[in-house]
Amino acid sequence: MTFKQKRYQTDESSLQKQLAKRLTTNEKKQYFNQGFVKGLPVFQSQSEIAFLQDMFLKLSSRLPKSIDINQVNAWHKFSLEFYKLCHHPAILDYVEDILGSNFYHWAGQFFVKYPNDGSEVPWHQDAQYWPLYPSQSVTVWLAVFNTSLENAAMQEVKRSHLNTKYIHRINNSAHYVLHEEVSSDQFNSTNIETVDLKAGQISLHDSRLLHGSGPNYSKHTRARITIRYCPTNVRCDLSVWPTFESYMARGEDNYKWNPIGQVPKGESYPVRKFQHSSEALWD
Ligand SMILES: O=C(O)CCC(=O)C(=O)O
Repeated sequence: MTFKQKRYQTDESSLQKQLAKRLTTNEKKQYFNQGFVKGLPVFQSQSEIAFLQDMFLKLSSRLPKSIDINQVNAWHKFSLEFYKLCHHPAILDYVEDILGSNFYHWAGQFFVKYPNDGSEVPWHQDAQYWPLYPSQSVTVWLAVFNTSLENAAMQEVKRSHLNTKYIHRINNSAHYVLHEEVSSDQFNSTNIETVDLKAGQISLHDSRLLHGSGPNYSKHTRARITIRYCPTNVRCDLSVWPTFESYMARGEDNYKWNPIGQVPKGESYPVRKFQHSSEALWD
């Protein structure tokens, strides 16, 4: 057994103790009233956090230099290790508290800001970008490193998920990671909250919540893993997203609206934003 495998075994046993942690009544209330909840522990020990950070370094270094990590999606279709993270019981327990017992996983991506790389995520609602009906996705934002305003943590506008009327305009600025933007005169800036997280913690947010993040002027890389889930009643319009695939996370799919993706057979990497799992090549 290698050192890393041994270390992972320790991680698994200490994680079992945490599986009992689910959302409290107040955390659930906050999610539904404000659109998000933050600071939820998933990976806590030094070895668990080192495992997560090693995974980020390993997967990101697998990408050819010509590929921008923020512009490739669907790591869960191309890396078994990443897929297993998306189905980690501690994460699924939290998501189940929001979505109920039948839900699928459908996205997995890194959002990285290296020191002074200038990249920004404009204010937006995820639901604006996605042909998923109804808009009921939950996003898990897992911090790979400690994240605060200093290294460009994500910011969210409390209660904005209750207003579906924000106008998004195209902004093709090169330093923008996404290109549909909500102007800041459409919401009250006193409702902005910073999603500061310690490495290994997660936040959950509603797909209708306004959020974004500024540039990282600090010396510390800001990296997070985004994982997205939907209850089984949510259907994707495949004429808009033909590569959309679902992976059951908990319970039963009584609707069977969406195609089912193939679980990765090993370790590879995505090369574009939208890819089908059948595009993966395994040795
Ligand atoms: O990480 C960020 O700054 C933004 C992420 C985001 O837009 C998302 O998870 O939907």
